[in-house]
Amino acid sequence: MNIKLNSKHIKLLLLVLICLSNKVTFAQEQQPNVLWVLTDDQRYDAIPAFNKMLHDRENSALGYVESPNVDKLADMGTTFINTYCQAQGCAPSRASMHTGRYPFRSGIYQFEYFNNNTDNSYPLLPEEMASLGYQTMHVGKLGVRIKTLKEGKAVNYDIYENDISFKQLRDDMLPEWGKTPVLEEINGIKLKKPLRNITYFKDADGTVYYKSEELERDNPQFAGMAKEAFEKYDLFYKYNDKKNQPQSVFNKGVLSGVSPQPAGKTRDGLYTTAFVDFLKSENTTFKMGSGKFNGVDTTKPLFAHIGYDFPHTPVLPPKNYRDRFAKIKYNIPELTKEEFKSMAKAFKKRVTTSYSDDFTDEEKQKMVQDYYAFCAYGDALIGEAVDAFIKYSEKQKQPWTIVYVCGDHGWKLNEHGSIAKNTPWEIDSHNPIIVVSSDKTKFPAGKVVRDLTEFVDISPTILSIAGADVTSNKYKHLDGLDLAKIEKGTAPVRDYVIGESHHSIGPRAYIRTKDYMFSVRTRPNSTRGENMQWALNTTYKELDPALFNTKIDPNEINNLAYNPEYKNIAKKLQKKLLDIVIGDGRAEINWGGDNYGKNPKAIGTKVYRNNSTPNAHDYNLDLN
Ligand SMILES: [Ca+2]
Repeated sequence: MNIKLNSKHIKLLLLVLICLSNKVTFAQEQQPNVLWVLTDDQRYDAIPAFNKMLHDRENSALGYVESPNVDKLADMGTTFINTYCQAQGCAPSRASMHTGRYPFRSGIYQFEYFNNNTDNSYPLLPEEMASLGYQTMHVGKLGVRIKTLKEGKAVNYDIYENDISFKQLRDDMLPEWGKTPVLEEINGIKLKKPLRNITYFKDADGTVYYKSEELERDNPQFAGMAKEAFEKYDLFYKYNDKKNQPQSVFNKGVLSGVSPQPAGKTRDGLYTTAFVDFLKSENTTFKMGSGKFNGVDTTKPLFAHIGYDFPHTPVLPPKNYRDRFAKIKYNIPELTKEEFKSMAKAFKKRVTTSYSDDFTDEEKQKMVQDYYAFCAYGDALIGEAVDAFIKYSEKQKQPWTIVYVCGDHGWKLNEHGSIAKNTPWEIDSHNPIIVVSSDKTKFPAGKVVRDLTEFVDISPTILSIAGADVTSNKYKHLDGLDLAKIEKGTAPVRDYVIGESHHSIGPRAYIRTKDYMFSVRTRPNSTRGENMQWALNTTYKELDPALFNTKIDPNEINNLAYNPEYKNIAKKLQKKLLDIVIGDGRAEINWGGDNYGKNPKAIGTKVYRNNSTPNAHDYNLDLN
């Protein structure tokens, strides 16, 4: 047959081809289900795959670590190995992830409650995902202290449509530990007066132990209860001889112990169960404790966020994990007099308030063994959640993406002599991200990206995965970059990452390049909105500087801030950092409560701004 095509035919053929290609494009761009997993206070060195990428060995510098499930995610996806957090405290770090903004742009620096009624407020990540057509769900710890104003008062504000929060589970006393909002009686015996916020441990057989000096003093029939739990669970509480706080059965901060519950039945185990039950309960409801929750809606793409509590204190790995790690001997970092002497004042203060270098060798071993045992246990839970998520997506024939963020910040295990977080030191700040996609052209399997990346990248990355054009005006407020573009080499290359955190060390900002970490104080006091240019005008000494050459001193021991050989480097880093965090769109807000989140009166809306060096944040820094 002889076919002659005229121009009309050709036009028709072209139209058919365009329609076909559109259809193909549409099929590729079907919105994937997104699972975002975040752990709490997890050091990057708990993950063998990360140690391999950074140090060419599987173990931590301290010794054996185990995480087969996250290692598998690294094999399946792309690891952004040089990712740093914006603030080394739970609340400000999580705010930077959810807002996609640097602390100095959002005005959220510490543990304060904030509201979304200021003129620098924008919808948060899950709200944007909902407007892109997603159902949004969260289970576990959230740590985003958002409120909204109603008739002049700050009221609770839900950012996820479906939220199985730890508070609900705790109020039902389902997990192995928690705090009772109000305790009025124990085993039918009325207390002398109701007590608030009492820590409890709950055994597998249902026995509950309360830990309160006041409880035992006022109600002598319960004397010895805290001691009984202390012995039964082999607890080791934080103590501090420098601050005259001896070890006691009433201390805070469980650094080591055995979980009162078996694996799977702990707080994190319950989060995993809740997530699995959510996925199983298609278009119906399911129960957990006294709560009734909506299951997954199969007509929409899913955005799910699991906030695990592990390995945050109380460090309570289940017995089978603990027993295994108890046999391992770890190398414990030590603090030298020279290091302590050269520390910036802010670092010294933090080390002193959580000093651990005088713990006994046995105590140090225990806190390290249990920390990594807890991480290994949590890894198994992540594996379970990930498997259920992939299985659900495959059953629904939906594409999927997993974003794993290793800790909201890190944690010291006697590095610099301290058991704590909150500083810009590497071990508190380095938190790699893995992105795994069912579409291997997007985040290639087994790829390691070594460019500098930050937590503000999480929001634009997830929004892009969901199909948003994050380069549009609507998203102009986002401070980060799309990790997909960084992987493809089409995003600006960063010479530095920056952050600012005020908790425990006072107002302090940091800048990190491939070779240096530099940090300085940013404010004269904690009152927001006053004297905002203080750091630009004060003396170098008042800035309390810290400078480390991470190339020759990766553990950041020798503070070079006053070393004449580094004078020019320090000067350049100081200028760049302060031009950005003080001068490039800084926002400060007196939220109205306090900076510690003890008072949730988040009614302040006036944004104090400083813009003395606009566009200083341009990704470029030449130190030569
Ligand atoms: Ca944390």
